[in-house]
Amino acid sequence: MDKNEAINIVKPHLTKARMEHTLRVAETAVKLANRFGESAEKAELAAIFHDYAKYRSLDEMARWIKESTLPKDLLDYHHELWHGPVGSLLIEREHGITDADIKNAIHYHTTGRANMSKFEMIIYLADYIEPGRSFPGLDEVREVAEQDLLHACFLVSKNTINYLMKKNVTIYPDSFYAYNDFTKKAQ
Ligand code: DGI
Ligand code: FE
Ligand code: FE
Ligand code: FE
Repeated sequence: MDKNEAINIVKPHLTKARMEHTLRVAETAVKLANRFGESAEKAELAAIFHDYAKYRSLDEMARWIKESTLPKDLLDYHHELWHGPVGSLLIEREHGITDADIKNAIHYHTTGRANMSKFEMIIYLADYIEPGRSFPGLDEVREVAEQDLLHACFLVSKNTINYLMKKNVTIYPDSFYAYNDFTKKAQ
């Protein structure tokens, strides 16, 4: 599938602002893929589809989780965590995308997980550092991302968990597994 076909598929499912975010994630993912030796073409496609399911209704997303092999414990956590896993399912069912790297990168783009592939890390990081974002500590992450994919992902995971803990919200286990794994490998 080429870039424009992917954009045309995704566009009707997203708001204007979310589509602009998506295109910035795609540009960022291409740069990171070239920098760290992954397929830029595939990274671009994964990025274009990464928030594909973001605006599905909660009922629909819950139904897909119940009726597929997706982990059922997602239903016990915030619905913001559902769009990645559900998106990875729907790009295959609705558009025939079966590439495991693309599906995994989309599935885990919000929480991360232990033992992420370089390709998964690129999408996880691109979503966080795309030029439209402004989080505390983002300048440091952008700088580290010039050189060190693992250390940049460690910072993303640490910042995200800190942010969630300050908000007193529950944290999905994969977010902690990602943090622990990055911490062991990045020091
Ligand atoms: O879809 P985006 O807004 O581009 O970004 P995203 O999919 O990375 O994150 C969506 C939201 O999910 C963001 O506000 C951070 C939040 N999040 C990430 N990990 C967890 C989480 N929320 C909870 N409750 N628990 C988590 O483990
Ligand atoms: Fe997302
Ligand atoms: Fe993210
Ligand atoms: Fe996103």
